[in-house]
Amino acid sequence: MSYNFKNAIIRKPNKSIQNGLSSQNIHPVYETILEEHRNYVKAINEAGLKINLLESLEEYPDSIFVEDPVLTYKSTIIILNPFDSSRNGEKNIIKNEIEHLFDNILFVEDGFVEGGDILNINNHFIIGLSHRTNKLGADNLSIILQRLGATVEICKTPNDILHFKSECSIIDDDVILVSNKMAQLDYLKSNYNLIELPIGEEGASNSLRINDNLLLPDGFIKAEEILSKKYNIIKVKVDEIAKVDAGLSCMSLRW
Ligand code: CIR
Repeated sequence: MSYNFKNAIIRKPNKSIQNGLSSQNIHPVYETILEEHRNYVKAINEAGLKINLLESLEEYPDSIFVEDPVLTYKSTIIILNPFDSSRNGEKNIIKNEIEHLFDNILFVEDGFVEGGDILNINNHFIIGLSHRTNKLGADNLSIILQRLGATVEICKTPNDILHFKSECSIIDDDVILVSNKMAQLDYLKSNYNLIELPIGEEGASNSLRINDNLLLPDGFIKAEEILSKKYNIIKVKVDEIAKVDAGLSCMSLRW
């Protein structure tokens, strides 16, 4: 199942996160990021995962977002190809740090594709074309995944959303939590049960189902009300991290 995990890879925060890519051009405060990150690690631990903690990388401002340069699938890792030049070099470093944990390593060499644009549902993957993920990258990843026995659908991430998963998450076998904008996507509408969050609570749509728990960004009252009926909620504050357009899923790799 796409949310049953035993292990996680997380990277310690770097001071240079203050210069991370931000669509709102905001510089987050390092100390607050540290605090939010500590709580994130605690939550992942509480959800039952064994954490492999990587050292921080000062030369890469956005390097705590380990989900973007790598995709895990079964016992394979696929090294992706981040679009932004300030992030592209992360892939070579993380490859050396984590390859010993997996049986098999493959690479997307041509075209750009970032993990934030890839939603995994059991043996199926949705890849969202975005400002960070282009057709060539998505096609090449698709070929690799199909060789590994998976099925793939290439969709489009709505224009003003950074990554496909910025506003959706898999929370059950065929249930996807979505923002209002993502709920309009035909492919999602016709193939999945969607739980649509109200306008104003988009931030909660990047949640993280791990085993029997649902990590939910703190501060979204309606989302909590809807989801706590069915899920064991662990709330995690990510207000500072959100200033660099990031959320819960992008700060770990799970397998
Ligand atoms: C970036 O723009 O690349 C980072 N500031 C945020 C990356 C967030 N990644 C994700 O949602 N998968």
